Amino acid sequence: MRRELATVTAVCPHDCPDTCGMVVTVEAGRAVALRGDPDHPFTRGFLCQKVANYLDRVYHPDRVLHPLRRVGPKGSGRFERTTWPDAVREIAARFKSIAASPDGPQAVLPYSYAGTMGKLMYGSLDRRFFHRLGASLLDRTICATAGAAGCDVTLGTRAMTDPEAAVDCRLIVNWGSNTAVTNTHFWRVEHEARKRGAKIVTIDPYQSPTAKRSDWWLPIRPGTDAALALGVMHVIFREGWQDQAYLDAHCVGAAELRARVLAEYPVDRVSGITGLTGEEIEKFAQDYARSKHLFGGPALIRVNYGLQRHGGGGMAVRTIVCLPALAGDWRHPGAGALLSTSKAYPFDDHYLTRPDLVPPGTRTVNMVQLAEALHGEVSGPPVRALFVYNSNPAAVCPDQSRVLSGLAREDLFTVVHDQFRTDTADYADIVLPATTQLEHFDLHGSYGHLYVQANNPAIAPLGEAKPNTEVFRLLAREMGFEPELFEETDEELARRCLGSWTAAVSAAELSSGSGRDGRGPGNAFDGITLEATEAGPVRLNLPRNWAPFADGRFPTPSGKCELYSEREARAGRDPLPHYVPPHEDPQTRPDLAAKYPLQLLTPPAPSFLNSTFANLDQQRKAAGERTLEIHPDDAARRGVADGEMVRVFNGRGRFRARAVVAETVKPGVVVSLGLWWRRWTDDGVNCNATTSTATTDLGGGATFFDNLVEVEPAR
Ligand SMILES: Nc1nc2c(c(=O)[nH]1)N[C@H]1C(S)=C(S)[C@@H](COP(=O)(O)OP(=O)(O)OC[C@H]3O[C@@H](n4cnc5c(=O)[nH]c(N)nc54)[C@H](O)[C@@H]3O)O[C@H]1N2
Ligand SMILES: Nc1nc2c(c(=O)[nH]1)N[C@H]1C(S)=C(S)[C@@H](COP(=O)(O)OP(=O)(O)OC[C@H]3O[C@@H](n4cnc5c(=O)[nH]c(N)nc54)[C@H](O)[C@@H]3O)O[C@H]1N2
Ligand SMILES: [Mo]
Repeated sequence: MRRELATVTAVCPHDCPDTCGMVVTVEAGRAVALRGDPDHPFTRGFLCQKVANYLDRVYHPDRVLHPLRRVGPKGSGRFERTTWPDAVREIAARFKSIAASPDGPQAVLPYSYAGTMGKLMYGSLDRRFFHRLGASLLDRTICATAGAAGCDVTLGTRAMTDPEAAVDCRLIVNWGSNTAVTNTHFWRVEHEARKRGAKIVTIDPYQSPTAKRSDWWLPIRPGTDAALALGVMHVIFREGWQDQAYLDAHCVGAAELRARVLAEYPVDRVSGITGLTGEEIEKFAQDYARSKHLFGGPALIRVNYGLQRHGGGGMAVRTIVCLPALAGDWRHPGAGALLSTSKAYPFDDHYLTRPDLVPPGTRTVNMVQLAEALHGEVSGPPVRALFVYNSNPAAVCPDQSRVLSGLAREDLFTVVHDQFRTDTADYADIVLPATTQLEHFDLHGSYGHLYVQANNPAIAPLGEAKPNTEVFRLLAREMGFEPELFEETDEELARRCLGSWTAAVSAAELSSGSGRDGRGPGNAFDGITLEATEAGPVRLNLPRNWAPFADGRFPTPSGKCELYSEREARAGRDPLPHYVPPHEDPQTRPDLAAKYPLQLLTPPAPSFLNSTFANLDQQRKAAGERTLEIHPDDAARRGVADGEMVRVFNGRGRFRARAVVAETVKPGVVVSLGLWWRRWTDDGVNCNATTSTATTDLGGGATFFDNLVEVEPAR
């Protein structure tokens, strides 16, 4: 028999900066092999262990393959099969009746995040649908808004540079970044730089895999990064190591900042806040500011998300991204600071999502506060219907016990569109089957490199699974919404969002400094056709040696790097960077620390992608079991032995984990890797049972790692 083999180029859809190119081999309509694209300059043929097994996900026996309707009590996870027409009719009927009731359409809340990063599936017809309906708006703050807002104050956009050019840096600082795990293809770049002589430093309270494999680990106390950055500035100005020419030409407020840090952030004070020694702070400041002299090249700070998840997370990022201006590193390609390259892509999000359809005065619900929203504790009408897609809030949201009790409300109508029966789907009234990346078309930018690429479908949808866009087309038809808003094909949507940038950002957004509007180079898509992106990765139309701020031109109101922010002053806040302690800080909250003295960090286990993949046996096997890493002194004080089960708790909740007594953390800090599905735990919760819905100082972001707990043996 002849074997019909075809290869299809695809893109990994997951929420990860690497956005890998994939090559799928298809035989008789079935995907039989999948590998990293060897021709993708960033992927280089290599996939992470999770996505290397993506076919196991696609063809997993637990896939939801047809619509389901609840039969058991709420939360029981008991369903019967239904049809698409019946499911769509029921959802539309509920939405219509809620919209017509005194509560109005705002009693409907969409809930989505980044289950897929594809432009169409992440946010396009879904947004148009909920905007047209007049549903509550969702502020998607669970991951990145604190840092976005922080960057926006200083730079007017995200801290970015060309990641591939970082091979020419000679000092690379992983600051709150577990790069070896969360950004593995950039870790390769760091290693290439190291072969050429670079030193790798990691600043993290936890001896992460990245910290273990770095030249130097700086075990900072959680939530104190702004203080360290200000201490570094103190040393730089004290020694006169600053690039005065760059400051004079391209920055505002260098003199004010200098006066502030010299007076208020001497090294001994910073040492007391951060838990680092004075020698460590002096040495780090010297390595950083003098890297060109000491190591022969500029420095790059890979500033990531770990350090943002604290009460002062916005200020921490705002402050850290001031450093490259002092060091003069923006002058060099690949140097400076890198948070996210997402704003290098001038996608026409306005066209895709149509914010102009939102009725004036519509309320916004912060997604971090789903617990409050489901318990009627936010202003406006009660949430009576919840539509979840691209997210698994039962596992990923803070204050899990209250999220679950909210989802368990019998009067709440919940729809979940997903590939699997997640913990959230257990609480649904209707579950809709979603396609995986191999079954639909999409278009991808990246937040960790500079290529744009279309994802070509490799196989037909399994069972009755449908892509997100198609679900909202069906719902819009049933609701009687304007066909011209919803009947565009996915290909037309992709073509338009690659098209010339309409720059249709509202004036309010531009002046709010909210960080959601950073302006990418308007011509970066020039000459790039959809057809070219379907054939493979296409580099943005940027100069070869792209260094976005080499000659200033920051998209801030002043056009300069704003070390001093007039906008912040006008908003009634401190115009200069400063240290904002965590909400739950042992130093400033001794009352709370007396009961719960340990700072708990809960990043995802390396074999999970937040809660995605945690339902696959081989991934859970790789993750092992739930552990709690605790310093020997803290363990001894509590009579906790290595390998013993412990209870981790605070006023919000508790979970069980196995103690690993180790010096991977300093005294006062504990780490438990997440994000398990509750159905695979012995206590029906995960680490988010203890986390808080308090938000960050800037951007309204999540504060997962700003979390005081106590630990006791579980015997
Ligand atoms: N394998 C894998 N890769 C992923 C993900 C995943 O779940 N699994 N998630 C993806 C997503 S959505 C994101 S947002 C990114 C996140 O990428 P990262 O930001 O790298 O991820 P985290 O592991 O959350 O945090 C990084 C480190 O910050 C440390 N940290 C915590 N608090 C502080 C602090 O106050 N100061 C400092 N300096 N460090 C602190 C943590 O101990 C952790 O080691 O990764 C993406 N990549
Ligand atoms: N304690 C603690 N909590 C955290 C974090 C932490 O580090 N610690 N990390 C936080 C971070 S950084 C983030 S980004 C959030 C992530 O929160 P979420 O975005 O909710 O992430 P996932 O857990 O990956 O869930 C994504 C879901 O989308 C589904 N999905 C994938 N593709 C599609 C599709 O095409 N259509 C539809 N309809 N569904 C699809 C997947 O099957 C999966 O169930 O979690 C946050 N929560
Ligand atoms: Mo994230």
